[in-house]
Amino acid sequence: MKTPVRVAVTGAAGQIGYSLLFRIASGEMLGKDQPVILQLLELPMEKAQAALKGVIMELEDCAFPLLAGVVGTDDAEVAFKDADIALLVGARPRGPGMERKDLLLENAKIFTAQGAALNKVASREVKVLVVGNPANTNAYIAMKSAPDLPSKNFTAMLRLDHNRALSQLAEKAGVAVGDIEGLVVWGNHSPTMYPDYRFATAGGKKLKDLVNDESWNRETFIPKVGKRGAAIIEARGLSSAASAANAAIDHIRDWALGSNGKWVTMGVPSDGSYGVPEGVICGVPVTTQNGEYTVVKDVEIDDYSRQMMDKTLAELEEERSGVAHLLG
Ligand code: NAX
Repeated sequence: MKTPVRVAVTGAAGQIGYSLLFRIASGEMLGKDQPVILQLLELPMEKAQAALKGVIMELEDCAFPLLAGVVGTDDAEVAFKDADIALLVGARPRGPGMERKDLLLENAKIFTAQGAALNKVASREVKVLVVGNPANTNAYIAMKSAPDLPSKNFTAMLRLDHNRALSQLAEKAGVAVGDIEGLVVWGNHSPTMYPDYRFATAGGKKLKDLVNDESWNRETFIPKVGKRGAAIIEARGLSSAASAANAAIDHIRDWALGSNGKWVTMGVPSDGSYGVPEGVICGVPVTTQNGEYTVVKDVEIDDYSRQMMDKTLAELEEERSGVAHLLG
């Protein structure tokens, strides 16, 4: 039997948590032979802790053979103790009348504290995925608040955007989702993101040729992927949860177990390539192997792509400067 992997999940009693925990415990994230210990963080409020207790009772009732333990807590240092993987899902939602700037600052407080706790108690190899919005900037704040951990350990989730783009493309081009390679979503997890299939293929054929419709790309595909989250809220009355949990599982599974040469999109701290300011957490194409990701280099950036990337980068920089004073 393998040594259990410690997986911390914040916001564990929320809607994404409810779609996520059971799949992690059943082995869908790390493999059907990999035991896990879930270390679950929720707010200290009575209602949140009671909901967490209920979720833990349901986890017990599943009798998952791979679930080697569950901890529920309101203390980040307990949740992150020796964590090998940390899924930071819990975040402050936008309240009525709340400005984007206020949302950023409220979340900055959460992710500064959680970054510091990870710095103090998590495994030095911890793989951190930030899901809670604004995901890229929250990941940046957590990374900056954890100076003793390697920056490369901090990532933000753009995989839902990547998966949304895959599925729109598969439908348009009449190909199977699983056959598409070479897709990326650049930038921020926000409507400014830039889904880019210029180099994508399916079954050896170029998607650009299969689609052969640049106005569909610019006027339908890009805005549709960017605004998909809002469309789900309008249809369901609630934000994406099962698909977000699925994307988190895809992100960590590929990071931990490898993408077999396939490009996947991850928000990772920039090394300065593609004109992305160093340190900014930006969606880029990566391949993964042996528990590490490698940014795909030398993707050609044409004029239109530059324009699209500059727009999303400007937003990321604006978010970063909005929280800079908190990070010293
Ligand atoms: P919910 O409001 O259902 O759940 C969030 C949970 O987090 C709540 O139970 C709350 O008590 C808890 N929480 C809040 N602050 C916490 C803290 N400081 N420590 C521990 N727990 C805390 O939201 P849910 O639908 O689960 O969404 C969670 C986050 O994911 C939101 O920020 C949402 O905007 C974000 N999303 C990000 C996506 C992405 O692609 N990056 C897509 C889906 C989703 O919109």
